[in-house]
Amino acid sequence: MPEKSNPAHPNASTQGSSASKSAPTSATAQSSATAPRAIAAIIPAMNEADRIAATVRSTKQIPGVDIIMVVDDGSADDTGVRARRAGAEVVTHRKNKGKAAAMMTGAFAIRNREISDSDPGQHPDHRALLFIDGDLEDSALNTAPLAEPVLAGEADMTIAILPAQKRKGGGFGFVVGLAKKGIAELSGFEATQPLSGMRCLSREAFDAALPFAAGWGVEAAMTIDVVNAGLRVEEVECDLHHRVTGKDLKAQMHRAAQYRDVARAIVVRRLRAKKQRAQLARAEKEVSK
Ligand SMILES: Nc1nc2c(ncn2[C@@H]2O[C@H](COP(=O)(O)OP(=O)(O)O)[C@@H](O)[C@H]2O)c(=O)[nH]1
Ligand SMILES: [Mg+2]
Repeated sequence: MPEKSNPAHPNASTQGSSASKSAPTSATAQSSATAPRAIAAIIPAMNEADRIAATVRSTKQIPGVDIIMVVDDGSADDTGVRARRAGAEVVTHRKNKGKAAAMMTGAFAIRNREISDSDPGQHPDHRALLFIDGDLEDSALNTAPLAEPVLAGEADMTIAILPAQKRKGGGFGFVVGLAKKGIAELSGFEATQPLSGMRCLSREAFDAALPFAAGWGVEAAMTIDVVNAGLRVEEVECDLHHRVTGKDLKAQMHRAAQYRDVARAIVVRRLRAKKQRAQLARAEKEVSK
């Protein structure tokens, strides 16, 4: 497989392939001794009362998952109550803060728990973080293959590739195209489904992805940042289904918000890469004086 150089970070590289892609670098050989042993599932959810219980019940069946954290992102319905009844722990945003903020709230709640559970002076045993959308219902269990490479110490982040969903309309192609191009330009990674929200991250990948880009820019930004940290990213086919976004006004507004957030995440990272290149050029000039 020909290696592509990474324009933003020359020390990172990507290997293009079909379903399973990875971005390995020499700096990343993580031994399975440091790989996480358990999994915490984080489910950001807004107004998912009709689906959240099925999603939580299905998530419970994933081998290795010992915490299910639903982040109720200012729902107007009883998403939180239903999630708790189905067996999840629930953290609530009283006001809606967007998907990325909900993901971070869940991840930090788990990190805090791990720190308080560890003996004084001991490094906390960090779980892999498995992000699952609230609308997957009984297919949530099929995110299990995402955890395997991370638990085996073979990948730092895995991304689900979903089968074709019934109908995608209202500009989804534009958003996907923008995200794909931005990720390739800034990290060299050829993402098959750049906006896929089902992902499993090691502690190192989570740290590299912080702070998350706002709202719907989170996934594209996460891929760029994790690849550029020299960590290994793999795509994994998962048999998942979720709510189909149609073509009505609400759907169009959802797409517009996605486009805005993805564009912002890419522009921020483009500027960051430019700044880094300028710094590098200045340093080289100094050295060669
Ligand atoms: N729409 C929306 N969803 C949110 C928000 N915060 C968290 N979510 C959750 O993010 C996940 C993905 O949302 P979804 O509408 O299915 O997006 P799509 O799959 O990209 O069409 C779902 O679990 C939502 O409940 C928010 O502010 N707005
Ligand atoms: Mg969805």
